[in-house]
Amino acid sequence: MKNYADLWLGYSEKKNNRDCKALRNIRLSGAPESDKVVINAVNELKTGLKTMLGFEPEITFGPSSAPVNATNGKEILDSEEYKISLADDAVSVEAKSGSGILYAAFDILRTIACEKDFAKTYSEIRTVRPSNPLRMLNHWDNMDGSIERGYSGESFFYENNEIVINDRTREYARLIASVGINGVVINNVNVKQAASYMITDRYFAKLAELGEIFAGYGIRLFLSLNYASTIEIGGMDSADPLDEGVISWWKDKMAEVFKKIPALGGFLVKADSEGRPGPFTYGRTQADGANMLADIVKEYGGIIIWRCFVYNCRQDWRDRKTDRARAGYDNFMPMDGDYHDNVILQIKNGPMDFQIREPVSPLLGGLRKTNQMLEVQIAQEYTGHQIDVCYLIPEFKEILGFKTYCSEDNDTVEDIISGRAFGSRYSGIAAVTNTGNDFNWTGNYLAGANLFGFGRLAFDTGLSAEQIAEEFVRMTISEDDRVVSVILSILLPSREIYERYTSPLGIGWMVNPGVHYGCSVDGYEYDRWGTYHRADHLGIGVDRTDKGTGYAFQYNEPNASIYNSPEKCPDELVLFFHHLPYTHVLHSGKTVIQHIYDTHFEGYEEVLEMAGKWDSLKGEIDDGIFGNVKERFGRQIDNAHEWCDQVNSYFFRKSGIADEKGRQIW
Ligand code: GCV
Repeated sequence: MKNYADLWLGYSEKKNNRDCKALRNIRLSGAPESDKVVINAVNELKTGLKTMLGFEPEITFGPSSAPVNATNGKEILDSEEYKISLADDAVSVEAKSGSGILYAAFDILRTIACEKDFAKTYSEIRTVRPSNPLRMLNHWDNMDGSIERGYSGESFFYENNEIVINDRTREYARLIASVGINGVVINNVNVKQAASYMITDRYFAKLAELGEIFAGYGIRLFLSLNYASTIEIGGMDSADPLDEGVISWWKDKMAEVFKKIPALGGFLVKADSEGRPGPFTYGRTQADGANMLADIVKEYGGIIIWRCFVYNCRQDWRDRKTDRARAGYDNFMPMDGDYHDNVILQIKNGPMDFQIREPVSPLLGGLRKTNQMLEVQIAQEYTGHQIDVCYLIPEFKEILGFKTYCSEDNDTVEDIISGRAFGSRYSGIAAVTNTGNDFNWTGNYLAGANLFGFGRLAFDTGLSAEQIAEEFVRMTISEDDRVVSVILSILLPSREIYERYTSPLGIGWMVNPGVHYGCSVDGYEYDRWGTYHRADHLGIGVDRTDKGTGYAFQYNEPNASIYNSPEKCPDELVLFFHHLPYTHVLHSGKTVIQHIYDTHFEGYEEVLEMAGKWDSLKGEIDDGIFGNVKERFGRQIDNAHEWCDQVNSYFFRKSGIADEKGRQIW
């Protein structure tokens, strides 16, 4: 049986490329043989080729360039670029750092693992430069070993308030480096008391060790920080960012932290949100808070990644003017240009919270003078808990390609986060990760496609969702063409299928309170009045136009006018922006109510079909993988059924309008 914990690094014997002479001699230049990242790259090449092709390559070293101390995104990209060229009897890799060499090694190994013709693939010199300088994973792991929104076991970083370092730690570093991740935040952004002590003597030694392991794979270690550490662990009574005592405490603390954890890249901060402390308490802005910390960590090369998920979770959803969607923009836009150059604002992809369909956050394309990172979530909090199959890369592709109209050209989200649009000092993309200590890392084996896919896409935004899925399947499950096409036909439409049986037309939520899995139309916990969707007997949807909350005008033109008009607004977002009668006719030609009925029935049927397709793979793929996904499909079918029943009957009872196809709605 395959060790499916190896995911895409579970190399096995390959048929093709065995006669490729060039692969027997690999020449690496650009970083010294003694560089620890190069040592890891060499090991990967040797063991990977030995397992897949039956021989160990001869590895030689060419000249190395001066070590790079990258202090901005462009330098990071320069140092991570690599070039692979092929002669008759040798493969040559040129880079400017160990990371470049490591990425080239994984490029070569991936080509062989996917059984591609090596000579053909590299017949022209291949020069690869990552699309984004920062490509990060954010863990929401707690010190007690639990994971907030974790669906694949417990944390492999923490157990009983201690940091764990073992073989799995190294395997993890290897796994994520192989898809191009270069930064990891290991603890939850909700930094509660125990985790505040991460920046104390008790944890320094372990963190230093962890930082070194990561560094060996070109990954920088980051920590989430409790903004009020001066109070939590400093014994002070203030966290005011302009208070001299507070500033001086942080100066001493950061000097200690960076000395004790030399590989530390910086901090991620969630402030003034969902009970977390922040500068608002002292009448200060988010910029005041972020800049104070950034100025202090600057001399250590540190960066402060400050989240824009700032909103009032106690808002009264009955109030028609208060709109949570507006909060990010309202809180952060006025200070565009004030954030210091080692601050990065990390922006969730939508203005709400990782719903299956949201418009792109208007901060992306609004902010022009601020470093920005996009935050997505591969932990399937609202997208099926790694029980339901939901391949998220098509969604991420849509987000990256969204035209913000922030400038004449280079105006997509991809342009902004790559640093191209505004020449930002730092920028990139982060995902709330979906891993845990489950044997296969991600619970549902197919959820591994989101981990793999996020890394691959962050590194090369030019890849298509299909290319990525195909690589995943070939590297982890099977190279058989039929198997590949069956699994692709499951993965590729799975996000839209999930959307069809859950929340319609961009309205969002409708989840069981707290857990966020399963249907409860009025259930979202922060809206105890069950009114956020504004559904009554006549219609549904939130008026975010100029006559409503005005949110549509946080976008640049023409997006603002498009979203402001029910005629122009794309169907999939129409209830996010408009309150409409159930009888309103969509672009699809269906009424809103008929769309709700049809998509829910269809979505459920499609889940049955996906499960049937998976069943057809029995005996053709590894039994462990087959059983793991089959068991989850059983639960996904129940979930889809429940959503279909609840949503359809809720809106049938509310509207009193029958299904025009006469299907039974309870
Ligand atoms: C880490 C949502 C989630 C929370 C999460 C928060 C955030 O509200 O439900 O679990 O907290 O987002 O992104 O900070």
